[in-house]
Amino acid sequence: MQMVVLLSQLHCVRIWEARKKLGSLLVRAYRGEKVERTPIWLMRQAGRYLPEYQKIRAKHRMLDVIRTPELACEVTLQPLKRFELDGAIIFADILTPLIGMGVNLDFVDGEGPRIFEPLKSLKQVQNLIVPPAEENFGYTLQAIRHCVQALHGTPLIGFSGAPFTLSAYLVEGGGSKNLSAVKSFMREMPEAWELLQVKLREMIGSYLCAQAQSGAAALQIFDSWAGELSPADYRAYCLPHLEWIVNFVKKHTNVPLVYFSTGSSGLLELVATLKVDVVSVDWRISLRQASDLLRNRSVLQGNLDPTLLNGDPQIMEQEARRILNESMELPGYVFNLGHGILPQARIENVSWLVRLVREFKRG
Ligand code: 1CP
Repeated sequence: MQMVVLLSQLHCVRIWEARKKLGSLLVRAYRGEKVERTPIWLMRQAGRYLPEYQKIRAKHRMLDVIRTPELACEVTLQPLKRFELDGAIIFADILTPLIGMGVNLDFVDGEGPRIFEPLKSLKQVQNLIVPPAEENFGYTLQAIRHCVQALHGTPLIGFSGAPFTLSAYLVEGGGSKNLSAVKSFMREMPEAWELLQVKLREMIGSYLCAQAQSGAAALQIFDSWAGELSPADYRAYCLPHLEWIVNFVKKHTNVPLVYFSTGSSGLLELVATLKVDVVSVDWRISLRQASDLLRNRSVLQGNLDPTLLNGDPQIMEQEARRILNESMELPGYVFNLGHGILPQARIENVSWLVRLVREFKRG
């Protein structure tokens, strides 16, 4: 009897070890390995379209949710309780690590992030500090450790903003239509720009590595506003710092790295020079074209227009199937939206999308 129990325990350990070696479906797809079905997760999958998220937000400020590991973890898990997603993304914001650098910011309901003293001078940049990881964003690292335990093997994605996108918020003071202030800062104050980029890339590098060390299975760099730049500006002012971050993260961790931007079709040939594993694209370009511009080197992610989740489910389904069929020609693909879910997204559309992607037969 004891022998039988021992043998079955050994068998379980073997299966568990084999699974560990194999890695999760999402991580294997991110590494460009052949997978049995297309994995799916959705940008901003925890957010205002979910009533359970709104319930928490009615009681707690955005920053308090992020800075209380139990709450951040609860919100991270909310979408996974409803939908069979292949990954969770830690609940935080690209802007929170700026607080530890000495930036005074808050999230204003119905408006978005606001920076109270936007950067205008070299002196302000000189005053920014880069504290050690645990000191700056220990609450997010703690939330990651909690979540990894609660997820029982479903991968958790860590993330950071990219230097240009964070600079855009720091100089503009919040969201902006044409990014005129940050572009002038970048072109006309070379010393301040360079110092700002160096401080941001050091913070971002240590933030991403600390997230991986705390258990994040993949990392995504959000460069939401890069598409506002000309290729020449992107090459001169952004690419060297992105390269620095990618090299730093690759040197210190072995988790897959995803680069996300929007409206960046004109930049993809430059993005191709970054040694990231995955490039996340929006809906303004086809997967085929994006892959050509990236010289078929990266796994792709994204492409579905998020507004499709707000409307007729049949139209959403047609477009999702079209994307899935097109993705069969690519070196690798992870289903996602081209940008974050909107607060108007219909929950039944999200459920249906996740099911149809999971059931789609590859080849
Ligand atoms: O509850 C609320 O009212 C706040 C809405 C909200 C949420 C849910 C904000 C304010 N941030 C977040 C969380 C968040 N932000 C996550 C984790 C949740 C998840 O993905 O499930 C992530 C990854 C982000 C990243 C983020 N924040 C980006 C990059 C992605 C993107 O959408 O382009 C950006 C640009 C931000 C800034 C930001 N924070 C919040 C808002 C409304 C915005 C965008 C404002 C603008 O358009 O400028």
